[in-house]
Amino acid sequence: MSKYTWIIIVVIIILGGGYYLMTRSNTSTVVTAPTPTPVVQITTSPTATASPTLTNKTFNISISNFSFVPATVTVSVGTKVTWTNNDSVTHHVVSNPNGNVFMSQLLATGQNYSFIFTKAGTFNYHCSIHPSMTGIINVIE
Ligand SMILES: [Cu+2]
Repeated sequence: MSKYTWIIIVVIIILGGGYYLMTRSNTSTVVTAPTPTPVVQITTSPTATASPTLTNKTFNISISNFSFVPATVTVSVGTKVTWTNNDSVTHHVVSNPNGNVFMSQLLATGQNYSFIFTKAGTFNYHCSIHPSMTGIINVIE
């Protein structure tokens, strides 16, 4: 027999076996393979994720001499607040009580952290390394 005849026989056996397994019992649990999810190629550019209106509203807070300067600020909803560590020691910006609203990475000298406030409210924060360092962000509509 030719190679192709053998291939056809093998295919028939596989198909027949599969058909048998699928139809031998209507009451058994048939485990079907999950429908493959189409692969979506993400081609959006990084700038597409940020709303242009948000980047127009920024506020800078300096961390210097173990203080947030200014310590209390009032900004409007959508403002991006950036803390920059101008001290020679590491600081850590953490919303009260446990950073559930925002939390920076550990900020070494010269490093900064930004957070965009999308909801109105009063947000108290502190430095987890130096608990005496506190600040307040008032976000208004
Ligand atoms: Cu600190």
